[in-house]
Amino acid sequence: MNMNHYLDVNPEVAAAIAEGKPVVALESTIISHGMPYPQNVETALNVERIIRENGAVPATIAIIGGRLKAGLTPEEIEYFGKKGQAITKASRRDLAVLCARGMDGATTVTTTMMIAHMAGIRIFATGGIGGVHRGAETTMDVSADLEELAHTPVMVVCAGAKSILDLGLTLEYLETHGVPVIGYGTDELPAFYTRKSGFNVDYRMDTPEELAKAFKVQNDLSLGGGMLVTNPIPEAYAMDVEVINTAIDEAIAQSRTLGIHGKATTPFLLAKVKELTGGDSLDSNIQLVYNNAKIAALTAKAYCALS
Ligand code: PSU
Ligand code: MN
Repeated sequence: MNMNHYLDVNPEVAAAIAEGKPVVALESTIISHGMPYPQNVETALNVERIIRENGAVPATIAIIGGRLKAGLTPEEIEYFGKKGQAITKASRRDLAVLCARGMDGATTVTTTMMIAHMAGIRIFATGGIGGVHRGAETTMDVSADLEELAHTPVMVVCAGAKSILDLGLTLEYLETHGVPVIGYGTDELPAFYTRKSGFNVDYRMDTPEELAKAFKVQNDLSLGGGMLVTNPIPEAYAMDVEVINTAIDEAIAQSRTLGIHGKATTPFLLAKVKELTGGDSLDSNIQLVYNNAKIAALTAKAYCALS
């Protein structure tokens, strides 16, 4: 029995892959854990529409009843949005047990990359990735997302990482593991809600064609790992640095007081930051995901034109 025994690729996605047409993967943790209902469902459906408008087929990825799904129906997206936090956040270590037990799982960047790769999808759009947490020198809290980027050949288009993380250490980790960090139209690593972080990316690229070519060469060379494309939030939706950093510091202080750890840390910090910044951060979050979906679709198209 091989891994495909556990995988369901939706017919439209399967046809696109078979015909060498562009496909963009999307994660489901952002739906179940990243945003409140019903904005989460509305956003997920809009992201799929934006990908289609830019010439690619969307494949939202999740685990349903123990099946690895590449491509969800609107009804399945609604189900994930409505169930929200009640769906298990599924990272690499959760995959086998969830499948064995026939459970549902919301896929993180890690498991979305894994399932995309199994299905033959090369490009993935999301909001933010996990990374090295502040204080990791004692907690050892490093997201499995970084390890997956080190090994799985999927391009992840995101808006950088939130400064709930130690961005400097996150870049060090990616450098050690050979993951190229690209700035889309920028030399500076964006920090999700803000366009700047004070850290430089490895390379700046300005067109989807340039991104596609670099990733094609990386795959041709069989280097094995992923590529991280960081696309800054549109200027009009960028948040005030002071406001966001104050909220992040407060969220981290509260998580330490409450002894939050393990897989609960990231969802706790994200929820706290949202609570402290009100609706503004949700609106920014939605807009940056749309922006990433568009670049990912155009890059998937450019990638297919090369192959
Ligand atoms: N960071 C964000 N937004 C998110 C996540 C992280 O700014 O939605 C989610 C993603 O699904 C990511 C996961 O893959 O959290 C990382 O969790 P952890 O730090 O527990 O590995
Ligand atoms: Mn962690």
